[in-house]
Amino acid sequence: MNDPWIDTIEQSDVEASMIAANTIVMSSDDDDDDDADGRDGDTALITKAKPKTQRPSLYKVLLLNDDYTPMEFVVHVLERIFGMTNAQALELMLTVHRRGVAVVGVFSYEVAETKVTQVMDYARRNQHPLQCTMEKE
Ligand code: TYC
Repeated sequence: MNDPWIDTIEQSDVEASMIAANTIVMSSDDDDDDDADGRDGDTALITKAKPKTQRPSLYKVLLLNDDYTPMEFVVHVLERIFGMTNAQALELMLTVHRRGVAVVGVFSYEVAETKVTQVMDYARRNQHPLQCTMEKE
């Protein structure tokens, strides 16, 4: 009964609305059928489910270094598929080149999957071994 996701409307509110609707309401302690918890048997409780909003999971798209893919090709991929400026693309390409891997961006599952597929298809079509993967944040 203490679930914070449940909104509770107590007896007084229910009785108020019943009175407004011309309904006879018995008040607490006006009969002898109290429950084990001591509350009057006529106690009304209305529960209403609160709509839960779920944040979509996010996924990191990772670019991996290799010894063969030309630097200019990687820069071009980052501009074309990830909408980076030339300066942004150059900086990220050099980060991957030096550190082995870098996060290109964080996206919903569907967008991340599409980006990975686009990079892998484009690299393969140009016969470069460039690798791109995704992982849950
Ligand atoms: N290491 C590559 C080279 O020296 C360049 C490169 C950078 C490759 C980033 C892949 O994700 C990569 N030609």
